[in-house]
Amino acid sequence: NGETNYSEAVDYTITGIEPGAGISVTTEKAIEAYDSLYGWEVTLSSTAAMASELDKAIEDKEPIIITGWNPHWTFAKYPDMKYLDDPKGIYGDVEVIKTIARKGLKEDKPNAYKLIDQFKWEVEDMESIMYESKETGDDIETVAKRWVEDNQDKVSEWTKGVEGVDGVAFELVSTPWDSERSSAFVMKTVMENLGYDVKVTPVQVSVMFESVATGSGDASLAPWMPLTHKDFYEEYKGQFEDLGPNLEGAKIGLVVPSYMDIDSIEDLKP
Ligand code: PBE
Repeated sequence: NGETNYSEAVDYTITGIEPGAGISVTTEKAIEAYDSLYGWEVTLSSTAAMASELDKAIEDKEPIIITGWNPHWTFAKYPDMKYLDDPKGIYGDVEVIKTIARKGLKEDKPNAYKLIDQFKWEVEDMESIMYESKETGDDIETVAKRWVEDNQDKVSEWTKGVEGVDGVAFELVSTPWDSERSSAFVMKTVMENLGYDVKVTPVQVSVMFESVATGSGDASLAPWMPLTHKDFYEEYKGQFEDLGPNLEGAKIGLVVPSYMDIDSIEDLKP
């Protein structure tokens, strides 16, 4: 890293996403924790803006530091991306995505409860939907429907012992990212096939927890733990039911194109 001062080249700026995201909160913490990030900023606008900055940088082989995560289509489109080492562990290690339900859901809608409790899939499943949507231009909902048709073996595991209903309403609270749009629309399709009337509500992370905690929404498949949504989770702890992971092997961190000759957050300069 002697030749290029990447820190100066990126103007001591991390290209971030929405201000309400867990990874944005965590990045503010990282900036405080690392001497190497002293005086740095994270620009918080949107995932779309971050993606277009990344496209531009990669096209010109310019340095860029983004807040990145898996599952995400970025890593399918640009396999040459790497996480910077995080020796202080601010971004945690492996994350899981959890299912949470409002209190009383089990009694009120036992079959829906059983279904979301049995819902579990892999990073590759989720990523295949996100990437297919990017490649074909079909929206996530359309691709999720196709995925459900093509993956009946997995779906039948989730619906084991679940009885169909006649037009029961169900509100699935979610977040705006493609990863959570994928799980929400897969679940919506499966539930509609069982006779539910499903509404997916994408909101920011804090509102997602709040709706399930207050019971205005039925459930969410979108919490990232143990770290990404920790602050939000703790705030409402005890006011919702935690049904455990629906996906394991997620990750967040600072990500750079591998043509950048640096490995760790500590290789940056204040
Ligand atoms: N994410 C994707 C979200 C959760 C899902 C990592 C950008 C976040 O809150 O940071």
